[in-house]
Amino acid sequence: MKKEDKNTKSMSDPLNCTACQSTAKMITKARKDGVILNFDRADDMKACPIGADSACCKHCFMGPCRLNARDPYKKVGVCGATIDTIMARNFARAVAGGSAAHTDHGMAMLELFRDVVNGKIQDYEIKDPFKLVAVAKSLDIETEDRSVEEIATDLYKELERTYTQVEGEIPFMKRVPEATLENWRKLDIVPRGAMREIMEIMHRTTMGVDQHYENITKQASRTALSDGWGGSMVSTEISDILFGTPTPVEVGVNMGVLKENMVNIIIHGHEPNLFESMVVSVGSEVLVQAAKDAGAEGINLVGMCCSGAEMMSRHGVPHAGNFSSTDAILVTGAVDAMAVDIQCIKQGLAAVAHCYDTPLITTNTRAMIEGAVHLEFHEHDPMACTDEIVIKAISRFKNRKHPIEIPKEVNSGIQGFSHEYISYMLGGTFRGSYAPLNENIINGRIRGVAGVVGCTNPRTRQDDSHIKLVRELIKNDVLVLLTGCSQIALAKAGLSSPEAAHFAGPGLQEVCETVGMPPVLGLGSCVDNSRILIAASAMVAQGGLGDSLADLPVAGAAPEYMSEKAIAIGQYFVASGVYTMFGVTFPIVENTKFHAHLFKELEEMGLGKWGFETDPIAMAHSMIAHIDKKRADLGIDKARERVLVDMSDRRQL
Ligand code: NFS
Ligand code: SF4
Repeated sequence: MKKEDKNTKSMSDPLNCTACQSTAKMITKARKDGVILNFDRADDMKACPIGADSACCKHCFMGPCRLNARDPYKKVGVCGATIDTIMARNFARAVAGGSAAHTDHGMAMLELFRDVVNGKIQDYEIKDPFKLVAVAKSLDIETEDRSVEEIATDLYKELERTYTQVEGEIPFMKRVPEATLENWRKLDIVPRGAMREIMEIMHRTTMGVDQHYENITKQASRTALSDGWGGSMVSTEISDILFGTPTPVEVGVNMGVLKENMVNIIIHGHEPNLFESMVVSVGSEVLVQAAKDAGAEGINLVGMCCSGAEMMSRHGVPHAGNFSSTDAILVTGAVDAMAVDIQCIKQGLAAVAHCYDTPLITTNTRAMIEGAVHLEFHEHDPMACTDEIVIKAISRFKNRKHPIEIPKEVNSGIQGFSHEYISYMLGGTFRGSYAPLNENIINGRIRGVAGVVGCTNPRTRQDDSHIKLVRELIKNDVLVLLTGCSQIALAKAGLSSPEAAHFAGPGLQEVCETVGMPPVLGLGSCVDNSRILIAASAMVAQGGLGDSLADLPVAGAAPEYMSEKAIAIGQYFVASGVYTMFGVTFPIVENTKFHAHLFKELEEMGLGKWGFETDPIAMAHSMIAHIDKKRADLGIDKARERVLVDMSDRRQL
């Protein structure tokens, strides 16, 4: 489908590669230093046009088979597979890949939880017993007069089914609004355990099995739901129980959080346990003294990407940038160690790290990189790894030999809005609820809610679409919830501070000023998109906005996505009833049956639908038009006109 063609613009100007000033400065320095970054490779690597349209198949060795996107029904594969089968299979496998990433991460968190509860792991503890009880209650686990250990043991057993359940519905189906769940049952897409669903996708998409695009899409929905309402949701809930549920915290974001006279350590990846232990290590008196002995003022720990977003949200740890900046930041020369775990870690980091003598340290048995140092992280002895990372960083600091240039940008804002906090913030301590949010939507001050999420992609100008899209949405009174790299893009653009309320339309601005909140609310990492699902369910349960998730005046977008994980997230949002728009590129041929299925027919089945648009302003207006249509269907479109007229009258007075 039509692609963003950045290649028409001159990439010699770094500001055509990124809207992020600090990243642009590092692109300039990298070019001076003769260092290649992801932007340069994206420029150099023309995307295969057949692959970009998803018009090829290599699922067996009679192929690979290439079809013609211009005339999609002219040819079929050697086996006879049509364009619709080929695209649906490719799409389903992307959903499987993304869901596997989230659910494997979630399962790792759950295993950690199990061994903390049974005492095998001593270095972590349950930090939020209130959340433990709340989650247990939501799954009908008995909590009265029971110890934390008893409740936690039952919760572990119950949640393990999220992954291993062979038949029947997974636990968090209890959180899905009844009307939505009934529709899923009717369509036969209620997920069983993620392992089963992913296995079945891989089976059904091999040569000669499922060759009906509608049936393949059904399995893609079921698998994606086992991620959003399964693996990802478990990850968020268990991480909150173990490490604390986020509440708003003021925090600095951007490359300026690096400090020239300190030992700088970056953690980049997705599982919060490594990062939590790093916080302990950098607080160790012995190591701080060692850093001072090496001539540093101290140790400076910062995050990048999604575990960075979680630590920023939970503990206010500064965040240095999103996906496209992870190699650019090494060009500062100021990074004394970068430790990574899993997901979104570009192999190209190794070469850049090498140029600046920065140790790149892999820590997870599932993810090694040729040329990186591997220091394996074990939860039963986490400090063995994290202390060693600090020692390596101190040694690099002592032997720094590259000139240092740290961009000064630091953008301060408020992060850490869990769905629990949104309820508390709007409803107050004693009557925490979604009633005020629903009321403000019904009366029209808030037109609707948008989730803007996902990656940055060097094939399009970094952060640019995130920022333009979100500014247009809030200007039109749409409250925006953010996660992942999108949250970081908006933080760098200064939109996460309460003062940014003046960018919002009059209705949203009034709500923000009354509550003292920014017009965009950052919820954490990509697995924390599950917080959006829970918030949406709470809105339905609160009443007045229909009885199914598909009735809500909401929309979703990933304007600069690059990962299979984003496709999985998009598909679970769509299957949950949300109109979900992607930018940059979409692996599909227009004017095909599969395209009509994703972009239209799923909605007719009571689910949401996909949308694609590379222009962020047009994307915003498609989302707003959808929100307005839902408002009209709910019969609340008139109220908004009244309240906005009232407000302008009051302003005049
Ligand atoms: Ni999400 Fe996080 Fe970022 Fe995209 Fe990667 S870090 S899980 S996939 S690039 S938002
Ligand atoms: Fe070609 Fe069919 Fe084999 Fe795919 S499964 S590579 S379309 S022969």
